[in-house]
Amino acid sequence: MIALATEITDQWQLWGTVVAVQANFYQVKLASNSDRLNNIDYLLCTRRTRLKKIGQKVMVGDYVAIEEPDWQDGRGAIADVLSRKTELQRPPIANADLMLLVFALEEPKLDPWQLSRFLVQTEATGLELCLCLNKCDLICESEQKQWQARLTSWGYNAVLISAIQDYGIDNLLSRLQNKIAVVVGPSGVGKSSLINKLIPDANLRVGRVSGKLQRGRHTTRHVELFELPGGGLLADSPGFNQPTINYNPADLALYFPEARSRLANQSCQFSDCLHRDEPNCVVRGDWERYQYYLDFLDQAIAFHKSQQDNPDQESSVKLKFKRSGKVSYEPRLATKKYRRRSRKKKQQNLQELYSDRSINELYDEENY
Ligand SMILES: Nc1nc2c(ncn2[C@@H]2O[C@H](COP(=O)(O)OP(=O)(O)O)[C@@H](O)[C@H]2O)c(=O)[nH]1
Ligand SMILES: [Mg+2]
Ligand SMILES: [Zn+2]
Repeated sequence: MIALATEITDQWQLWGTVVAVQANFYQVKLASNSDRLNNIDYLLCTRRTRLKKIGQKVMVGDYVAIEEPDWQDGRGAIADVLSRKTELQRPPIANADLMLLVFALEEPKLDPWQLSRFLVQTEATGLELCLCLNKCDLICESEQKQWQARLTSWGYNAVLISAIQDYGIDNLLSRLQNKIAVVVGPSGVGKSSLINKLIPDANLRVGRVSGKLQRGRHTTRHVELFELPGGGLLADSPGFNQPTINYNPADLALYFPEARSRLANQSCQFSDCLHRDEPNCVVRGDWERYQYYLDFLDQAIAFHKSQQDNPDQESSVKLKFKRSGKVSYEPRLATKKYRRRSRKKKQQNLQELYSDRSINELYDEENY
């Protein structure tokens, strides 16, 4: 799965993948080729002070060396972190191979504009992308075929599934084998239901789609990797409804397969062409999502301009993009630290509070 530099493997005998982070503890799933005692699969580890001193952080998905294992208590200490193949910030995960983007065909109704927002955001990670359309039990076969054909014209080969009716799950499992996959998508589309189906012991909370907004509540909070039955790891991520457009306007075309394929065969007259009204542009054309490209481009340009005008602005306000293409600013909520704690929170014991805090540090929830 992960190629190891031999000098590293020689130095340390015990390796594993961090599957969960809680406060200062790291749950590590031991690699199958490690020297293990008593068939122990997991060790709860701390991070060596030496790593803290050099500022080496440990993320979910990191491949780590463990020393001084205490097999009796299931404890150990992380002594080294293998350099990361990939690193995602939101959700914070190291070494992910694949983004599993989940949308529902119905409830909530599949919205091409919102789907495109997520597709672009997912494309921007540079990871392999698997688009999965859930709740196919709610629409008829001819509608399913229509969606599939439409997405093919966008450049995507969508996997249609029903988490509830167990349709298409095996097909999906085979695509995830031996990979670290990250589940993303808006709330209410069935991400938790799907993970529960793929990994029966995951037991994630399944939220009811809330009435007015037809959008499930924000029920999934912290990152954890779950083992897939056939090998591989899967991460759930908190539902997010509005991905931020914070990429370079010049890169946007590369996040649309339709534009990418045009640029693979020909080039525009100007190397810095933004594919709007420049002469001899090969991207501009009558492809379905070209208007979305133009809308997102305006937003990306507005975002960059707002950052140049006021570099500190990002920390105090959040840009909100409306479908009309208009941009508005709204104040960010105060950071967790300054929000009033609910009574329930106060009653939590210290251990829970600490673990909660570490999760909030990992997540900047306002960015979802
Ligand atoms: N009809 C139908 N409903 C589903 C399916 N998968 C999930 N749901 C329902 O959709 C709602 C939201 O599911 P949940 O897994 O919490 O979505 P999440 O917010 O994306 O994690 C729940 O009421 C589920 O029972 C499906 O395949 N078909
Ligand atoms: Mg969920
Ligand atoms: Zn162009």
